Formats: sequence, structure tokens, C-alpha cells
Amino acid sequence: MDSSFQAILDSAEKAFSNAPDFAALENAKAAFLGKTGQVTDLLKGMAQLSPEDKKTQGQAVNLLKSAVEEALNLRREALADAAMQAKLSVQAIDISKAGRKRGGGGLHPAMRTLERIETIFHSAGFDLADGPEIETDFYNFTALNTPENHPARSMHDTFYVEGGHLLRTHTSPMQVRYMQTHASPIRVIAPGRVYRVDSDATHSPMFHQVEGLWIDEGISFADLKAVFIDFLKQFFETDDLIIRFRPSFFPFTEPSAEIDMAFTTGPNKGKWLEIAGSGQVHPNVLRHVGLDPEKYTGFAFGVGPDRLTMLRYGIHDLRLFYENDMRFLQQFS
Ligand code: 2NL
Repeated sequence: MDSSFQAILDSAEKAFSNAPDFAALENAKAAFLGKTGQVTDLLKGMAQLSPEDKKTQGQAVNLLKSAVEEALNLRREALADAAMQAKLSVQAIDISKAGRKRGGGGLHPAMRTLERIETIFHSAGFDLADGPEIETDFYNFTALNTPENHPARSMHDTFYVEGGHLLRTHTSPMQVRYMQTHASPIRVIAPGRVYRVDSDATHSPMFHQVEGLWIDEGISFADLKAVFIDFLKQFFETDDLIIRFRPSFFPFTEPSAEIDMAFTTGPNKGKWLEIAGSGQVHPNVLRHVGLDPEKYTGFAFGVGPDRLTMLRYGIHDLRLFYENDMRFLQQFS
């Protein structure tokens, strides 16, 4: 290459490699390849040359132009590489670092209580019933001796869904199904979700219930009292509690009683708490599942485990159970 051309190429290479970024590189390019750039000027000068010189000079200028363009492209690639390296070093992931912990999950306090109740009754020989949350009128009401005109059947109290079905208002339907499929003696508990049209500070439209049922020849309220007080003592891990029965009414039991309990020691000493509904299974309920009420008797009870959970953990607002605030739930993980 002609020494004057070589000098242009050298100064182009120098200008390009001195350009610290793309904007500076474009400026440097203009000085050589732009409208009034050195290489462009040489090309323009071709017009004045003789055809003979045009040929030799033209080749030489074109070689110079290619060399300058190549130098420009090399610098562009170098700048792009440097930009990528800078980005990668900022975003680099240190795979040797310890991972961020997800935090262990835990059972919801409502479920903990259900499992606890299941374990206690299992050890007392009770089986576990299961069944659907969407029920028929028969299993939720009729089989449980609830009259056609009973207010519990109204739309104000029960969620009705398509096809004449309803959301079970208690866990008794599971026990009715159990009685239909198992022979006496029957000893079963039925824990689960239930639904009622009710929503305020102390009522949630969905809550939990555990019902228990014992049917055999000669089962009485005395058995209920023994079973229930044993359950409470195990649940609260203390012998320091007493229970009392208060007369009540349920369509599915006769006689019926509310069960209250009180601790005999501790901060709540002597304070009576309503804890369950109970009673002797109504003869009509037995008849509906084909059991002879002259031969078999039994008791049933229903507890609100959410109430028990509140007592056991000292929780004062039922709504905390269903808001799923992590600060609340994490205390149980
Ligand atoms: C309450 C009342 C109760 C029952 C539930 C029951 C089930 C069958 C037959 C007869 Cl299959 N009774 N369950 C009996 C009395 C009371 O629950 O207030 N629970 C929180």
C-alpha cells in the first residue's frame, strides 16, 4: 500500500481504537468514511484522473476503503464484546452461594386440631367417616329427622347449589352414609368443612365441625359423658376440667344436651364454655338407616373445632383463621 494511504489507514486504526464507545466510534468513522472524510475525498478525486490512472488509483483507494471499514468493524465488535462482558459481570450469578430458603410450610391450625381430634378418638376405637361437601336434602336433613318446614332448610340458612343439591350444613351426612354401609356396633367420627349462610365477627360461612357417633345395644348418656370428658382431658392435656350437660334441642337427638366445660385450675378457672351439642340418637334417624330403635341406641355429639383451637392457642378472633395472614399462620409452622 502506498505510504500516504498506509498513513491514512494507521491514523484510522488509531482513531477507532481510541474511541471509548459507539458514539465516539461513529464520529471517528465520519472523519474517514463520511461525506467529507479522507477516504471519501480520495474517491471523489478519481473523477479528475485519466482512465489509465483511474484504474490503478481506483483499486488502491478501494483497498484502503476496505481496510478502513475492516478496522471499523473490528472496533465495533470489540466494543460490543466489552459491553456484553460488563453486563454479564453485573448480572453474574454466584452459583456457589447458598440458596434463599423458602421457609417450611405448616398445617393450618384448624387442620392441626382436626388431626389431633382424629388421633384421640382413633385411640378410643372410633373409625373415621368421609363424604361429600355437596349433599342431597335426604342426607343433610330428611335422614336426620329435620321436618320439611324447619328453618334450617331455608335459603337464609343453607347454601343451595344446582340440581337441588346443597352445601352440607353439618358433618352428620357422613355419619348417615356410614350407618348405611356399616353394621352395628358403630363408632365413628366425622370431621370436615360445613357451610351456613352466616357471616360476621364470630361466624364464618364456612367452618369446621367434628361429629361423633356411637351406636350399639345399651349405649347411653353415661357412655357419652365418659367418652367426652376423656376426649377433652386429652385434647387440653389436663385432668383439671369438668363438664356439665344443659338441656337443649336438636331434631336428630332426643333427649338433647349442650355440653359445657370449665377448667378447675389456671387463668380461666371456673369459667363455663359451651363446647358441643349432643344427645341420644333420635329413633327416626335410626329407622332411616334401617336400624331397629327397639334394639339399638346411641349417642351423637357435634363440636366446633375452631372454638377448641381458639381455646388451646389463645386466639380471640375467629376471622384470623380464614384471612390467611402469614404473620398469623407462621406461628403454627
Ligand atoms: C352442635 C350440634 C350435634 C349431632 C350433632 C348427630 C348425628 C347423627 C345422628 C344424631 Cl348421624 N346426631 N349429630 C347430635 C347432636 C348435636 O351438633 O351444636 N354442634 C356444634
